[in-house]
Amino acid sequence: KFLSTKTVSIVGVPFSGGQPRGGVEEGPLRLVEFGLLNQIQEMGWKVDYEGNNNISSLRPNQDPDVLNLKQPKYVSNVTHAVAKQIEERARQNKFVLTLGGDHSVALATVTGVFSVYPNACLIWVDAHADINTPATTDSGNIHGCPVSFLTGIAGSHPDFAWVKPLLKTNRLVYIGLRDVDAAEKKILRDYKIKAFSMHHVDRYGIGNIVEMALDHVNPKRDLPIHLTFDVDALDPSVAPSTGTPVRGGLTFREGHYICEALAETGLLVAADIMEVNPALESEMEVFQTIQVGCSLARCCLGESLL
Ligand code: 6HN
Ligand code: MN
Ligand code: MN
Ligand code: MN
Repeated sequence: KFLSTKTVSIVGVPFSGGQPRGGVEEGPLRLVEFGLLNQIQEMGWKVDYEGNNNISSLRPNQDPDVLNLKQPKYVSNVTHAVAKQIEERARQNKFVLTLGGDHSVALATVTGVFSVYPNACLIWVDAHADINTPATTDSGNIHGCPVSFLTGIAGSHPDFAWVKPLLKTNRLVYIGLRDVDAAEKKILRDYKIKAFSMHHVDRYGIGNIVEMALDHVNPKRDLPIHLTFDVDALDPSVAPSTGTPVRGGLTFREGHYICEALAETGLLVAADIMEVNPALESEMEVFQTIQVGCSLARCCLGESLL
């Protein structure tokens, strides 16, 4: 056990600069307005919340593309600042629950968490691999690139020199992939990164997939675990309000099962709920997506354990 008390530091990161669609910066506030803090308190956790509401002050006046990446300075400034905040909270021996924001914010969560727990493993639940490099990205959207920086695969980029390769490729595993760019597939193969696509979820069932994922990154079940959950891993019928939805995703139960099973290990020290975009789709679909985001977060904190 890595955490001595049931104390959770919830970090809202109202940031959309890693991709072009507005609205994802409203994700954290909407999750909180839905009652997430009270819900978690009622589960017996001591909760503190930081909303980072002045993050847009970190936007530089000039932010031209650098080596294909869009808004590199803005993304770098925000994620660098939030990385320090998350590191500090993790060092206080708190569970860190980060609410995004687009997935470029994983630059902050993984850096913060792995600075405190260098031997942690990372479970990346997503339709996408988010492992493009500045050289391979077609979109230039940095939310498609964080893993290449965190692993050092990206090579050097002037705006992201502060990102250290804290994540070893053998401590990373993906679940839910189904829209991976050709250059990303090559990276996964070349670096032998373990990835369970939706095809594998269909074949083995989610129960086996989580066991196999943990067998790979945490064979003795003795290392801290960080979960980063992009809600687009879920099927768009389950989580419609997200910027890059892809058909054929995880069911409601499969998504929750992952969170529950990781909570059950007692090794989970941090979780990210990312890419909830309340500006997309109908009011009903936004409600549904917020509700799912909250229940995934609660499951990470052990709600379904009896
Ligand atoms: N996400 N592979 C595409 C790109 O633009 O690089 C999609 C990335 C999606 C990122 O959902 O966090
Ligand atoms: Mn993602
Ligand atoms: Mn995604
Ligand atoms: Mn694609």
